[in-house]
Amino acid sequence: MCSLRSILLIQCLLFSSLSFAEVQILFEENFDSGELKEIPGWGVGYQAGGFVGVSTDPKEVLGNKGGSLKATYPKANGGIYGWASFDMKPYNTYEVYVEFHAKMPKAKEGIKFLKIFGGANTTFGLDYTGISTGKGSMYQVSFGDGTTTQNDTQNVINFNGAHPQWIGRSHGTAVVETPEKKGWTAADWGDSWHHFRFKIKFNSVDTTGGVIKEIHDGAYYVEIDGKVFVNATGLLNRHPSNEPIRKVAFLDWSQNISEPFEIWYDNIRITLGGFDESNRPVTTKAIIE
Ligand SMILES: [Ca+2]
Repeated sequence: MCSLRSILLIQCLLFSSLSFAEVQILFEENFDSGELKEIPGWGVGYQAGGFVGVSTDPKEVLGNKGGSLKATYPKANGGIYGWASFDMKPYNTYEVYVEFHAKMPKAKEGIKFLKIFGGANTTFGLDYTGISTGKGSMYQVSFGDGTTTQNDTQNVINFNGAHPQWIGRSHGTAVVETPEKKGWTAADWGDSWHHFRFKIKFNSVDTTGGVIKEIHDGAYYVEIDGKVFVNATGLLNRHPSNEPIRKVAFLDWSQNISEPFEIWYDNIRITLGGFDESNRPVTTKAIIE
């Protein structure tokens, strides 16, 4: 017997599994082993007075159990004091989704935080100048519009919607939404954990017939604690000659560090095809094709 209700349920399950099947998890880590595990493609290190390790202090870690990635940076002028990155070269992709929890519980300072490296780079940095709403705030997506082969931080999307022309060549055709109309402020950190989700898509290039045609389909999405700060589509954000994404980098460069600070990450998940919406707990794995 197959009641209408069960048929609908089966259809629903099939639809759900098809939806989730389109999402490919490349890497995820919950740090609950309590140590820095060797995971293919994943690399962690520190230098020059910085430190990166796994804490299991239940008072400090996400959910008060297991472990979380903890980095400390010294008072310093500038440099790379810690890094944690995932190698994207095997996937030959111009698009990636990155999701994690993070906290900066004590001093608020600037750091790259999340940077996508490739032929073109994109940075979701925490401000080291304090010019916006204090050091440690995130108020821009930084990239390059592909005018030249070097694309790093020449162009920006401001979270408060100001200066929309600063996105560069696709101004006037791209659709840039900044619903919060403000940045993530230094004070927003407090001393607790926050949930971050980022989509990065570098624009496509059609080379049919040997003719280079730039497709206006670059995109960025920034969501913090369920609030959408940026949803931009139709962007130009790379040069046609730029290579695919090379790595997803956490921590990385900091400068003008007036006080030693801590930055923590947990439940990192890197996917293709979308965010994992299955509510499945984050485990430890990497898929190398
Ligand atoms: Ca954990």
